[in-house]
Formats: sequence, structure tokens, C-alpha cells
Amino acid sequence: MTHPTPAQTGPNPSGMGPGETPEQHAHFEARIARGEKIEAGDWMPAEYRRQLIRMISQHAHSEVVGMLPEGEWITRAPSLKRKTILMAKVQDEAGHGQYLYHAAETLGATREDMLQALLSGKAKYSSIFNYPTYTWADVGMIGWLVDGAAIKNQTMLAGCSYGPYSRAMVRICSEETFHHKQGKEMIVAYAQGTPEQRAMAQESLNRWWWPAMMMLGPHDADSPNSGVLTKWGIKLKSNDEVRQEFINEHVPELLEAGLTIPDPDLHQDEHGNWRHGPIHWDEFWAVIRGEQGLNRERLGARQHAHDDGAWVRDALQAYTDRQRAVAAD
Ligand code: FAQ
Repeated sequence: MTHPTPAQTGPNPSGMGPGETPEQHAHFEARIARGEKIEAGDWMPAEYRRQLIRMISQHAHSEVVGMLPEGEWITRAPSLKRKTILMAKVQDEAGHGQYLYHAAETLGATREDMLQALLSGKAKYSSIFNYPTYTWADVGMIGWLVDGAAIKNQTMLAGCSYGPYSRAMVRICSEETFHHKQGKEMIVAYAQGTPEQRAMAQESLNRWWWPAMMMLGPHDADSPNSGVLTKWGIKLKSNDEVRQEFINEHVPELLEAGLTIPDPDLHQDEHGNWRHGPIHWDEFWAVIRGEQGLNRERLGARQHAHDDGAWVRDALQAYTDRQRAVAAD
């Protein structure tokens, strides 16, 4: 049985689907309240399934599209050590995409539908990957800030109520931690290096700080999906809570590295939380809509890769057909 891709249906804030009963919902919610994981074959509200397919497939697309800005730098890495680290990181992102597409498949989504939704522009992927990588320092800054933000969000998702997503997150987070460390190590080295290296690291931070803040999603008041996701234990923290954790960890570390954060309003409040200035959400929505940034180039590169891989899919299909014919004999 296949289920509609999220782009085919709209949000359902009440969460009650046609033919579903309050008793079914009460039983389902009691399981979540007891901390049980919901598994693929278990009964679940249609809206729970739809929300998970939406989030997990968009997450998978983000991992795969996220390979592009960094992959462009593999041939230009400044040393063998940096090249091997970057190659391992980009390969990891492909693996994360695979785990996540599989997790979405457990909910009845098909790989073909998900890929079609990405390539046609119907499905979203993270806004952060529509920003260009202009210098080598951007590779380090992605590791430090983008993986840093992703880990904050995904550590939370590792505790989510859907078993296959939660388990995929545990594995992905351990790999993302390595990505985060290598990015930080690289930027700290440049921030303490030659004047040119320091300038390169600072200029990169100036471009990536705000997009990294935005990638954790709109403010809670503007987050239409959060209500139902929180109710059903998919999101255990709100967008703003995760963003606050990200800032509190990263601001002191960036300052200690000798870098300046491009936010004149940044300050620490009486509770020790770092408070940021206004976020330019117009830019965020324009980037998501593909009106700003590299959306067209990213989708073009994915389409090219998809077309290039057609012979692999054909070969796999021919092999499967032959195995089935042999088994039938
Ligand atoms: N970009 O109601 P909410 C990574 C959309 S992985 C694009 O708050 P929600 C690894 C959202 O979909 C990074 N769209 O949404 C790596 C919704 O539209 P829809 C990806 C965004 O789901 C590192 C609308 O705005 N991580 O970086 C974004 O409750 C380095 C309203 O928003 C995941 O996907 C955005 N940034 O919260 C790889 C984690 N934010 O779908 C390579 C899983 C929001 O209704 C190199 N996802 N939107 O049409 C999540 O945790 C959540 O989906 C959020 C958004 C927190 C992203």
C-alpha cells in the first residue's frame, strides 16, 4: 500500500482523520505517553503518518542535496588530510539520505514518489543548502555551524515517538558529531592562522551565521506543524528552543576562537542565554520558494545525477527480474 506524498495533501491541525475514532487516538496517545515507540506495522493516525513522511522525506532530501555545496570542494581541498576528511563526510551524507529514505518507506512512501517530489520542486529540502560555497572556509563553517545546528535538532529527534526515525537519528547523530568536530577544528585553526586565513574564516562566518539560525525553522508562533508534532512526540522541543540551544553552545566557542558574530544585538540575558537580533524571515521564505539562492542549480544537479544513474536502476531491475524468473522455474 502506498500513501500520498505530503505535497498531495494539506495540514490537518486537529489530527483526526476520516474513519478514525477517539478511542483509537486515545490508545495511540497513551502508548506515546508511556514512552513506547510506534513501529511500522502499528496503527497510527493518518496525520501522524503524513507528517512523518513529510518530515523524513524532506530530511532525506536535505542530506542528499547537502552533498552538493561541499562536494564541489573535494577537488580543491588544500591538503590530502582535508580531502580525505571531506570525502568521508560527503559519503556519510549519502548514507544518511539512504537511512532516511528507508525510514520513510516503512510508512508506505515509495522512493519514486519521494524523488519525484524533490525533482519537481514540490518537496522542500533545508534552506541552508541553497547558499553558495565561495571559499574553502565555507566547508569548515558548514561543519561547525550547519552540522552543529543539525545535531541539536536531530538529538531531539532521536527521542521521537516513531521507532525507525528515532533509530536512524541515533546513528546519524554519531556521524554528524564527527562532522561538527572537523568543521570546528578547521575554523579554529584558520581563526588563529595567518591574517588571510583569519579574514577568510570571518568572512565565511558573516555569510553563514544567519542562514544557520534560520535552518532550525520559523519562530514557534509561525510554525504550523509544531502543534501536532509536539502532541504526538515527534518534536520534543520547539524550533525556538532548539535555536536557543544552538546559540548558547556556539556563541561562546566562536568568540573564544577570536571571531566576531555578525549580530549587533547579540547579548547575554540575566539567565545566561544568548539573545539574538531580528532574523530576516523574508530571506528565509524567498530561499525556500526558490526565488533567492541556488535552488534551480541544486535541483538541476540532482536531476542530472538521477538521469546519469538510470542505467544502474535498469540493471538492478533486470537482475531482479532474472532472479524472480529463476525462482519461478
Ligand atoms: N528549510 O511548521 P514548521 C543537515 C518549512 S539536515 C526548508 O516549523 P516543522 C545535515 C517546513 O517544512 C538538515 N523548509 O515545520 C547536513 C514547513 O513547510 P511544509 C535538515 C523549512 O516541520 C549537514 C514550513 O517551513 N534537517 O543539515 C525549513 O515543524 C551538513 C513551516 O515550518 C531536517 O530536515 C528549512 N530550514 O519544523 C547535510 C530535520 N524550516 O513542509 C550536509 C527534520 C521549516 O509544511 C551537510 N526536520 N521549513 O510545507 C525537522 O526537524 C523540521 O521539519 C524542521 C521544521 C525543524 C526543519
